[in-house]
Amino acid sequence: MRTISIILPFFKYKHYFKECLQNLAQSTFKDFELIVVLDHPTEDIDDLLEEYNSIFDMRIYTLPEGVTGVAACRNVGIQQAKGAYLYFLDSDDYVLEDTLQNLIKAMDHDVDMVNGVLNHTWNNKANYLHKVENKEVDEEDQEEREQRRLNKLSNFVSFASYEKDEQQAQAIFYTMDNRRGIRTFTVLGNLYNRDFVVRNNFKFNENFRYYSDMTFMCPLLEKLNTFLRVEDAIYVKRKHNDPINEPALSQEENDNRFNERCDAVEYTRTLLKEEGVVRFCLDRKIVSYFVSKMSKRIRRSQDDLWRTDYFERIAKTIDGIRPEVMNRYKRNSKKMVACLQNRDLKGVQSCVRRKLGIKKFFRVFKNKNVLFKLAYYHIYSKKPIQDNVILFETFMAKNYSDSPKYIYEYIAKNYPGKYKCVWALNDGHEVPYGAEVVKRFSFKYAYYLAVSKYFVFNVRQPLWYRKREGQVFVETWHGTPLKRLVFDQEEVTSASPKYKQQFYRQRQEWDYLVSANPFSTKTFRSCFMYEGKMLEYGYPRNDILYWPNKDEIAKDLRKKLGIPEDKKTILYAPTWRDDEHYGKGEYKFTLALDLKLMMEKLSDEYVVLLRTHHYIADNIDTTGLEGFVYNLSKYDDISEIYLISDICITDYSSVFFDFANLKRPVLFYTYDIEKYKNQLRGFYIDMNTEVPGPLLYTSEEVVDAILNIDQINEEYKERYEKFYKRFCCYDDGNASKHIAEEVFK
Ligand code: C2G
Repeated sequence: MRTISIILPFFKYKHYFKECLQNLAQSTFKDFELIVVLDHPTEDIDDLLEEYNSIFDMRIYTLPEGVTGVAACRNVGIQQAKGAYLYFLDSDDYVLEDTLQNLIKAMDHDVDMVNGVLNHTWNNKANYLHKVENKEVDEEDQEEREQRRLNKLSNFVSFASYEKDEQQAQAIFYTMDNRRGIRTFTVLGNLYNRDFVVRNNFKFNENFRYYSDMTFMCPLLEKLNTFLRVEDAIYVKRKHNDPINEPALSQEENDNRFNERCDAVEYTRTLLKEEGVVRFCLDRKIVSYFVSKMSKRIRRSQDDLWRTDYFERIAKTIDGIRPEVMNRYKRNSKKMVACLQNRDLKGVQSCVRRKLGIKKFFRVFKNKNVLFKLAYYHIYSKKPIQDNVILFETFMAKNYSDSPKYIYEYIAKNYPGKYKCVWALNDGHEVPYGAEVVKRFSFKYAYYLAVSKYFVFNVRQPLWYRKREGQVFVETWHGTPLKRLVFDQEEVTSASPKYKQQFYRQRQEWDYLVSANPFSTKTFRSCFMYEGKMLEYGYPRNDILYWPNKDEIAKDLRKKLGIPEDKKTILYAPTWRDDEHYGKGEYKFTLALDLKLMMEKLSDEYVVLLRTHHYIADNIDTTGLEGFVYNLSKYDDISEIYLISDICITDYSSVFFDFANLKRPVLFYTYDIEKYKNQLRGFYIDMNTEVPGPLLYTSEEVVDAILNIDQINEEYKERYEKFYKRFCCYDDGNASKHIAEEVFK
């Protein structure tokens, strides 16, 4: 007989399941049987099951026709289990290497249950561990952590044996902090004595899709004679970072969800002692849910159901609470619950208003920066939309550049006086043709977000922006995609875990999306899940590359920047790395290109124009390279820089798609391509065979390629032609004109 029976239901999302099994295979504790219960999966997982069947002692069961749900799977698992202990593992979660080992150690004390730790994450195991480790680098933090751990251990000894004394039980549930007391009714993370479960016939109620855990766990907690808490047995519960296409059960939007919560609470009550501590906890949970979450929806939701049917439903459930539950709530919450029990909708709403008002007051008090947002919602958004106002923004107002610049200049030149143009620019510098300049995240900015009729942005709009009816949003985006984006990215590590969800809402506010080539059109449709109008005219930012006076512009710019007339130029424009950052939107960049070597070998003929991505916060030190390296990282517009560049070196930046319009040589310095491709992003095209130049891995190779640039041009001629036809086919210098005519007429 195996020691542990792991019960693992599978319904969908094979790739999560695969990771779950991979991680389980790394467990140091091996004496377990794996009971997989299939809930009519639609994906083909035979290969996966076969592979792991030879690694684990595994048995596979399938739910009968007409039966579905995680509750039913777990019940089958309990019936089939033969191990001394039971452990529930969901197919999209994972355990760490020592999780089972640490749980089993605690079972030496012969308890009914060992309560482990449940940690939530949006990441796979490697990224989860990376984040945990990074938190621990600070020594002081580590000491503090250790101290906390010791405190916990001493507490743990004091309540290790729980003798059903109600007072003591209450203490376990409530006076301990979140981590020490059992606070949630999830079954995950704990190890159960199977004999205890079977003897008491604990089962999951299969009528509930989302809330069956409480139907198993509450009666179990009530019957529990002894349990231990261990701090080092971690169960990692994974939220899906694409809740739109692959929602976890907890992320599923379902109208029935709310009613089910109430039904499950009412059903669970029937399994419990009227005056028991678990009943007290259950009631408290539903009251807390009403006070902190649901009441807000009752006040704010556009859907009337929240004020009628759902209001009545929650009122009925709350009618059944034990009265002493309310003793611990604050006055406003008590009043809110009393109003609910009296079916006084207006009363509930006014309590919510008071609660939110107080919260808002403290928020403003702490951070005055939110004031402009309040002005945006409560004052500016009530003003009429001004039909002639256009708000422009590039790269979070860091510079005056990219496609919005070229669309703006076209409008300013061709429709003089017709529009009032406003530019968001953080450093507040002036722009040509007299547009008004406002700082991003200022009162004026908030004002123009509310009243402008048109928007031309090259990145996403602020999260707090809410498009008003009649407003027109032109999203130009900022590059043909090489690196995988949003919904095509398996795991997003560099942005908020809610990135995909936020993107999904924001892209619904776009009326137009600019595409530079058929490849972008197709990719944007999938990676942004964008269904709106596509403006397929090329990139306005590339117009300048086709202007008849482009050589004059280049000559003037060279002069302005002081670049010697007798030297050719090499532009080095790398991108940023998702995993190397200081803080939000501030990335590190370590120069891997040996500029000293380049200076040594190439300075007779060339100078280097260094241009880091706008996310890069590091200032590259070019001491000793004066006269050879020109740091143009702060120069507004890279399109102008292309004009004065004879060769472009990049890595995974989209700059080469644009630069290729000039048909000048491109080299790829891809020293970390394996990591970039496999760990960070992944690509849409094959860099080995589809990009218009060689991949180079050392500075020596780069120097060599430059010294032999004619040979490289010859070698890549055919590939370059093919690339040009595929990616530069729309650009002809008229993208701004076409877009202006279509949108601004
Ligand atoms: N850019 C720049 N200097 C660099 C790198 C980029 O000025 N050293 C500008 C270019 O206009 C480029 C744009 O920023 O096209 C986007 O930069 P990428 O390096 O491609 O990276 P990212 O901002 O992640 O955008 O679809 C494109 C993707 O969204 C990539």
